[in-house]
Amino acid sequence: MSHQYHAAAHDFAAIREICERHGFCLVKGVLNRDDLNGLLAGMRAASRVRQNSSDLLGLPELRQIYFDPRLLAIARALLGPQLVYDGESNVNFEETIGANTLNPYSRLHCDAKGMPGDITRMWRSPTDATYRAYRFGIYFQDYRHASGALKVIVGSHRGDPAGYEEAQIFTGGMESHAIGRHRIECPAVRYPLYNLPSEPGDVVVWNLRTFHSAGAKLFADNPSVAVHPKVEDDISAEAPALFAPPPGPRNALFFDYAAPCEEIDLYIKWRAWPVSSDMSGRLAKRSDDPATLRLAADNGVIMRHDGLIVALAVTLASSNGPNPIQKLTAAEYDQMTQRLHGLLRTHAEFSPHFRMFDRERFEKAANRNAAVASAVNGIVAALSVNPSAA
Ligand SMILES: O=C(O)CCC(=O)C(=O)O
Repeated sequence: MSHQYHAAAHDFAAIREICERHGFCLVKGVLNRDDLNGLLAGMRAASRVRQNSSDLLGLPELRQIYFDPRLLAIARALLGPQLVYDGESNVNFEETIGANTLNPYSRLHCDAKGMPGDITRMWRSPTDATYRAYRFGIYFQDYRHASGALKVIVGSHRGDPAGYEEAQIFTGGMESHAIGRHRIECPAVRYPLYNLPSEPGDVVVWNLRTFHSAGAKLFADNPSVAVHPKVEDDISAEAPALFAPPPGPRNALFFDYAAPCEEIDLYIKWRAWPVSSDMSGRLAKRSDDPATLRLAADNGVIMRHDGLIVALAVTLASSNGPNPIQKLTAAEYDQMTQRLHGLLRTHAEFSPHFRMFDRERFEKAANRNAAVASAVNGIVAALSVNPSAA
């Protein structure tokens, strides 16, 4: 594989080397046509019965892909033998070009947040070590010559994250690119940008500290030129025909693999805490489905359910108050208590920061209901003092 950012599916050393050095890797030819057809059928079936953006691991039609030995082997090559599912996954599916395809999240951003003193701060290593989580993207369209790919800032998994933000990334000078018969002049950036030319079967892997954006616009006459999304927008406003259109609906699957460590504990808690997000939506995500838990155990993957735990706790706590998140019958209350109890019993954190609840009090409680009540009180109290709680 000659390209500096690409590696063959079985070349774990190269995948690891490229990810460590650049913060991402385009892994070629991991999945075959049958795999892709099966996944697409699963996405279609799942989208008929549930809304988009469900937790992948709660979807019986699709969750198997997370435990696919080919993907687990790549994840273990990057992160070591013990993997954690941090609760982050996404299913993007639409039958024809619609909102997903036309309005992708095209802002450059990085997902790695959570510092010991401030759960909302972008993560930064004191030793410039590599963040121990990767997002895997399976894209079902061919983005070698068409718009819609993932864009990354090469090497942005290291160093001061602020340097990659919009306020600092532009040099103040200009850069020039040959696009067919045209030459475009645009604001220059300090770090190289790269649009990943993925084709069906490839797996796009990027570090959670790597700055990236969705829906890269490719120049029809020179697809290898990557410019900042702001520059894409400016060009698009004046000369949209310079860009190749998307090849079809932007259907894709995203899911994270992480290692059990401090920064991942903080990331999981940062994702779980914000109480303003859709609690009922979280309750509907079934990552604690017994079949999923079995798959995780069989494949040696630790599951974290912090988002769901918070949702269950605040739903129970609010159920008798003036603004219940959900009105619960006595039977539903009991069922939810039981569900939360099961999750809390196996819940294990990887750092002492922003502890969810007092484990000792939970263990020593007289019975199940008292144990859950003590944990619910702890979680609600922690939320009210947590800086990210909205
Ligand atoms: O939608 C994409 O292509 C990239 C996904 C993304 O930006 C994210 O998962 O943070």
